[in-house]
Amino acid sequence: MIKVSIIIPYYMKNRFQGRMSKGHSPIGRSYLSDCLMSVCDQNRGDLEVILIEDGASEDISEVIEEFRARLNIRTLRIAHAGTAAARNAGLDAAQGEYVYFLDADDYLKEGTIGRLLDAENAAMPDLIYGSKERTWFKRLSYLEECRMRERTPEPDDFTEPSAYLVRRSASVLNILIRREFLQKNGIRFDESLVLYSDMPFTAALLANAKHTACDYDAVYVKRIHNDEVQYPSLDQAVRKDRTEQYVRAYRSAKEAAAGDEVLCRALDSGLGSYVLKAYTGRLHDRGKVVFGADEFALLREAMGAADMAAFRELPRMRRNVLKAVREGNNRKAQRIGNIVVSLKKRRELVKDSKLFFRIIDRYLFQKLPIKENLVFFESFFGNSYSDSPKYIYRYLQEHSGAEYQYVWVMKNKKNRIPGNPVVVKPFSLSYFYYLARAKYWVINIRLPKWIEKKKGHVFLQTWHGTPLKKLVFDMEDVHLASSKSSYKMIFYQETRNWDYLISANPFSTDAFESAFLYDREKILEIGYPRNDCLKAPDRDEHALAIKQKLGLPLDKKLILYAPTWRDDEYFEAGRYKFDLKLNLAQMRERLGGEYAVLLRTHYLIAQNLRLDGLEGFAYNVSEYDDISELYLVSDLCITDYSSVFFDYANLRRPILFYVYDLEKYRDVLRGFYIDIEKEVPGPLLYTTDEVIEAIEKLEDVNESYKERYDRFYERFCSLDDGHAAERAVKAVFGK
Ligand code: C2G
Repeated sequence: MIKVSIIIPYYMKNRFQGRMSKGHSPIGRSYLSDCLMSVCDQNRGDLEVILIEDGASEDISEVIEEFRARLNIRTLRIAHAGTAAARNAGLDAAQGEYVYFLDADDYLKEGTIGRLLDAENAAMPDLIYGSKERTWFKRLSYLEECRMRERTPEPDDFTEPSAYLVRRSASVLNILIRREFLQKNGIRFDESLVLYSDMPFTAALLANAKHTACDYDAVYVKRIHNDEVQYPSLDQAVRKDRTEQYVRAYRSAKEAAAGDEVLCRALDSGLGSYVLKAYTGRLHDRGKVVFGADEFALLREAMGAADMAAFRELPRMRRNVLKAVREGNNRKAQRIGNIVVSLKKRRELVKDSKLFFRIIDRYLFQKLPIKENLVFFESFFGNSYSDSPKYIYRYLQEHSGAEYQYVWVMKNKKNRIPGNPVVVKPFSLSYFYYLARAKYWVINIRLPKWIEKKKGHVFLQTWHGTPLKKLVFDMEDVHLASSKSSYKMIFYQETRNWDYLISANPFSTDAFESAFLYDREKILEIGYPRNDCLKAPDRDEHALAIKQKLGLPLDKKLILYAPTWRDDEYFEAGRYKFDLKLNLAQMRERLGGEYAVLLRTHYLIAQNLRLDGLEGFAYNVSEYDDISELYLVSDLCITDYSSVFFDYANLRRPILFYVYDLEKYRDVLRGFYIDIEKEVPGPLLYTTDEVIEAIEKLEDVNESYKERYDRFYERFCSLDDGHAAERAVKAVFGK
C-alpha cells in the first residue's frame, strides 16, 4: 500500500539560452538529483514519487533513469502552465493515503517523512507538518554543516498550525496532507495564480482541518538560489503582475479562512509585510515589484479589509506606512517609506568612510572630461605592483612612455614604482579622481559594484590566472564570505563593464565564456603578460638579482610553496585565514642541507604566518610584490589548487601538489575545470612525508610525469612566448 505520494513539479530553464555554463551539468539537473537522492534517503518502501515535468523545461530524462531502480517514480509531462497546475496534476495521479509536496530544487533531511508519519495518532490527523530550514548549499554540504551545528530551538508558536504555517509564508511544503481530506473538501490549487498559489491552498487546509499533528525535527530543506541571472526562483523573478497575484491570492486565502481569527490575522500580517517590502524593502530596491497606481489601488483595497491589530507589534514608522496605504494616501506612504529606507541606509553609511568621496565622484569627477592619455593600473586591490598590469605598464612605458600619463593604485605608497607614475591609495579622493578621468583602466581583479564606468572609458580586465577552480556561474554553490545572494548577479553586471578580457590559452577562453557569461569576441587570447618575464632572454641574471635583493641563499635550491585560499575560512569578506599544514620543521630536518623554502600566501590571506625557529630555511615572501619573479628564483614549486602552476609550468620546472583537503575543496567548495588526478603536471601529495619523499626522489618524479608535463605545457603554456604584453597593448591601445 502506498502511504505517501510525493508530488514534485519540475520546471527549470536557463534564461541564458545557448550560453549554458559548460563546467557542469545544468543546475536544474543537479538540483533534481539532490532532491531525489534525499527521497531515497527516507528509506521507505511505501512512497511513490510523482514527478510532473513542465513541457518547456530542460530535459531531465537521464536523471530520472538514474533513480528508477531505487524509487517508485512516475512521470507526467504537462504543458507549461505553472506550479499550481503541475501540483493539481500530481493530486489527480496520487494514490497514497497522504500527499506531500516537494519542490525539485529543495530536498529533505534524512528521516523527515518517517518522523512525520510517527506523529500520526489515533485522531487521524488531516495534516502533519514539520519545520523548514533554508540553505544556500547542496545536500552533501548541508548535511555536513548540520553535523557541525546545533539547530535553532523550536519557536513558541510551532504547535499552533495557523500561526506557524502562515508566518512561514503560507507554504504547503513539509505538510503530509490526508488525501481523503482534500477530496472531501474539494481543495485544489488555483491555476490562475502563477505566484503565491500556496496561500489560498494552505488557508483552506487550515480552515478545514479537524486534527493536526507536528514534529519539529522533521526537516524540509529549502534551497535558496544563488543565480538570479540564469536560474531565478519564483521569489526572485521580476514579474509585472506580482502585486496583482499577491492580492488575489491573499483575498482568496481570506475567503477560505472563513472568519478563523488566528488564520485571518496571520494572513493580514503577511499582507503588511508585503506592503512594507514594496515601500521600504529589497523588493522595492531591486525593482522586483512593479509599483504604479494600479498596484497601489490593489494594495489599498486589500489593506482596507485587513485588521490593524495584526500590525500592533510593528515599529511606529512602519505602522504609519500601512496606515497611509489604508487611507489611500500613496504619497504619504512613500514619504514615510523613504524615511525608513534612508534611516536604514544612513546607519550603514556612517560605517562607510568612502561614502563622502563617492558623492564627490558622482557629482564632480564624473562630470569632468575623460583624459585620452591617462592610464589607470591596479593589481590585486592595490596590494602590489605586479601581475599582468605591471608588464603591460612596462611595455607601454618602454615603447610609448611620453605619450601617456600613468596612475598606479597602491595601498603602501612608499612602494616605489619605476617610471614615477602617480600613486594613489585605494578609494582615496585621488583614486576616484583618476579613475573618473583615465580613459584606460588596466586591472586584474574586480572593482566594487558602485564604481561608475562612463562611455569613453576603456576597461582592460587582465584577470589573474588560468582557472582550475570553478568560477562564478560555473560554481554550483557559493561559499564565499561576501553576499551569497547577489554574488553572481553583481559579478554579471560588473563583467558587462569589461571591454577586453585577457586569456592565456584556449582553455581559459572557454572557461571565461561560461564562468562570466562573457562574449568570446571580446576575449584577447594572447597569453599572459605576467609570464613574459619567464621567457625573457635575461631571466637568469634577473633571477640572481632578485635572490640577492631578498637575501636568499645562493647555495641552496629553492622550493616555492604557494597555496591558494579557502572560500569558507575567513575573518570577514576579503580577509581569509590560512592554516599552514605543511610541516616546515620536518622538511628542514630532512631537506635543510640542500633546500630552502619560500612561503608565499595568497593575497586574500590576512594572517602573517610566523616562521620562528626556521631561520635560514624558510623565508616568508608573502609581502613580495611579484610572484612571477619568485617563480624565476625557485627550483621547484609546491601548490594546491592555485592557478600558480599554470604559469609556473612555463619554466618546465617540477611542480608538486600538496592537496591535503582535496575532497572538500573539489567536491564541496569549488569543483574543478580539469581532472586534477589525471591532468596536472605533477603528483598529488597528501602529507608532509609524501612531499618530502617526492622532493628526495625528484628525478623519478620528473621522469614519470614527463609526458603529462609535455601535454600540459602544450595545452596551457604555448601562447606564452614573452610577447603577451606587446599583443595586449597593440589590441587595446593600437600601439
Ligand atoms: N598568487 C600569489 N600567491 C599565492 C597564490 C596566488 O601571488 N600563494 C597569485 C598568482 O598570481 C595567482 C593569482 O594570485 O595566479 C590567483 O591566485 P589563485 O590561487 O589562483 O586564486 P584566485 O585569486 O581565487 O584566482 O582564474 C583564476 C582564478 O580566478 C583563481
